Amino acid sequence: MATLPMIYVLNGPNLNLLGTREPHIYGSDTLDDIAGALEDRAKALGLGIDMRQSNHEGHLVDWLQEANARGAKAVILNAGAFTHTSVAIHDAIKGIDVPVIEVHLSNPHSREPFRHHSYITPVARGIVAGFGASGYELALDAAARL
Ligand code: CA2
Repeated sequence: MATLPMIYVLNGPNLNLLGTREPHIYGSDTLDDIAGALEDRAKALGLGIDMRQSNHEGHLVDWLQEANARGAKAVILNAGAFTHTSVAIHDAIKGIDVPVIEVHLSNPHSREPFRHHSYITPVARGIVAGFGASGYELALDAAARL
């Protein structure tokens, strides 16, 4: 049986806490809820999903390189606060061929000034921000069309 094109869905620091605090900003879905919805949508689109979360910058760098080495079709990346700090993740994205779609639950541009700059945006294929958990599904639909 042919293997499905893979989409890596990578989540950064504190996103393991999703659904437990600050629902007015991030919504009430947990990361597991989002993974479930993505699995359903991926099945309909004929894609496979590999969803991961880490609080450690280097894990995200390793997983971006792994997605490339394994020939993933795309990476959906919510780098959390590393979005605003990480030259390492910027460089990792620059160093791979797999298109990266940047996702944020909230709209960082409507929040504190320190969230207005992203190290991911200049090297991302596109961005989805401000649509809560459904942003991940929008990103998956975009990935399917690449
Ligand atoms: O809006 C997003 O998805 C963010 O990437 C979320 C990051 C934030 O630093 C970015 O500026 C925007 C923070 C994720 C923290 O998630 C929590 C969820 C529940 C409780 C505490 C933190």
